[in-house]
Amino acid sequence: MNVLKLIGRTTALLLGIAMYSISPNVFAEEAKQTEVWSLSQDEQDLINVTNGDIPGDRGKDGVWEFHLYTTDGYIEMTNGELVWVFGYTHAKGSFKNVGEVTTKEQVEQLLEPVKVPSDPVHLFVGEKARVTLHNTGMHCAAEHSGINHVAHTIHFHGLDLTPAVDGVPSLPVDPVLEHTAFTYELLPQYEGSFMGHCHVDSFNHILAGMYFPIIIHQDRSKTAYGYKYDRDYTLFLSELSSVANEQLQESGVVHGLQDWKADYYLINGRTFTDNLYHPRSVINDPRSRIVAYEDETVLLRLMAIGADHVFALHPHGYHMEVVALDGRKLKSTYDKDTICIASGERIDVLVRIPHFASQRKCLSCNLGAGITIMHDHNLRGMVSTGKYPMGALTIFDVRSKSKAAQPEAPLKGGKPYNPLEH
Ligand SMILES: [Cu+2]
Repeated sequence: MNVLKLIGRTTALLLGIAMYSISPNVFAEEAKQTEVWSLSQDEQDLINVTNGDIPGDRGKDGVWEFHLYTTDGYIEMTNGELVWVFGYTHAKGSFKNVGEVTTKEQVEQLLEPVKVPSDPVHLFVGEKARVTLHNTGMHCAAEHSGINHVAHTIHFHGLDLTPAVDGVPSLPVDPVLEHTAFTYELLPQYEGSFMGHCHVDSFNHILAGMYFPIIIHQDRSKTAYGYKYDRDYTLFLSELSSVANEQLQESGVVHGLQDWKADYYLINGRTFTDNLYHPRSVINDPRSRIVAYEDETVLLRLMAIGADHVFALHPHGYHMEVVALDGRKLKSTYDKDTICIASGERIDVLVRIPHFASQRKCLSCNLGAGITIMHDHNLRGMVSTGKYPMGALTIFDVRSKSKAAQPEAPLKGGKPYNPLEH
C-alpha cells in the first residue's frame, strides 16, 4: 500500500460517507462498498514501521523489490535558489518498475522529481530484497558536459555484503552505464540504520546528492534494537555546494576540488530559515520537525554525509540516550546532549519526553510542552550562503496530553503555576 493509494482510498471513503449523508437513497450502494474497505493486516503492519514512507513491492516470489532510477533536477532552497543536483528517485508513488527511462519527457512523466536525500528504503531482517538501479542519464546538464553519460552504482553502506553487490565499481561488477540496469540482491542480517550512496567518482557523485537512508527493521513492531518507541524520525545531515554542482552541470568537473566548500548545511535536504512559514524550511517538513506528546519515546535515526563538516547536534531541553552506533546495538547505552556525527556515521538515539508537570522539578527548565530547538552546535553548520540562522536546525514540537502542562496552564487560581504542586 503506498501513500498515494492510501490517500486515494481514504478520500474515497470520506467522499463516500459525505455523499451517503447527503443523498442516502441515490448513493447507498456506493457508500456501502467504500465503507467496508480496510487495509490488509500486512499493509497495516507495514505502515506501522515505515511511518508513511513508501514501502517496496513484493515480487511474484514474495521478494521485496525496489526500482531506483538515477536522474538529475533542481531542489529549491529557502532563499529561492534552485540548486542542480543528481541522485536517485523512483516511480511516482511507488518503487515499481516503469521500464527503462531514457528521455527528459519520460523522467517527468514517470518518475518523482529527484530529492536530496532520496526516499528511504525500508527492509526487514531475513527477508530477501532485490534493488534494481536504472541509469536514465542526465537531462538538465549542459549538452557538452562530461557529466551527461556517467555510470553509477549503489553502495549499501554498513551492510555486510559480498563485493559483487556492494557497489564499488569493477570490484568485480562494472558500474551501471547510462540506459542500463543492474539488480542488487540482499538478505538483510542485522536491523539498524544504514545508508545507500553512489560509489562512482564518490566525491562528486555523493556530494551532488546521491544518497538515501536504508532502514532495516527486525519485525513489523515499533521497536529498534529491542527498545520500544512511539515515533521515529530519520534526520539525514549533509553538505551541499551549489558552486561545485553548477561546475559539474556545466563541464562535468569541479575546479580545484581541494577547495570544495559547502554553502548549504542540510537536514533532510532542507535548511532552517528565520521565516518560520517558508514551505522549503526544515520545520515545514513533517519528516524533519519532531512532533511528540508527553510521556512518549522518540527514536531519532541520525545520519550524516559530506566532505569535512562534523555535525554536533544539540537538542535544547532534552538528553538523548544513544542506543546504537553504525547499525549495531550498544552493549550499554549512554546519555548525551550533544552528538558529533561525521560523514558515513549513523547514530540512533532515544529521546524520552517526560510528563512535564510530574517529572521535571527544575523551575527554570520546566517550560512544559512546547517548542525547543535542536541545532548544529558546530556553528558553521548554521550558516548557509553566508546567512545565519540558515542551516541544520529543527525543532521539537512537544504537545501535552494533560491540561496541567499545557501552555495556557501557568496561571492557576490567580497564582503562578508551580509544577512542584502537581
Ligand atoms: Cu554515481
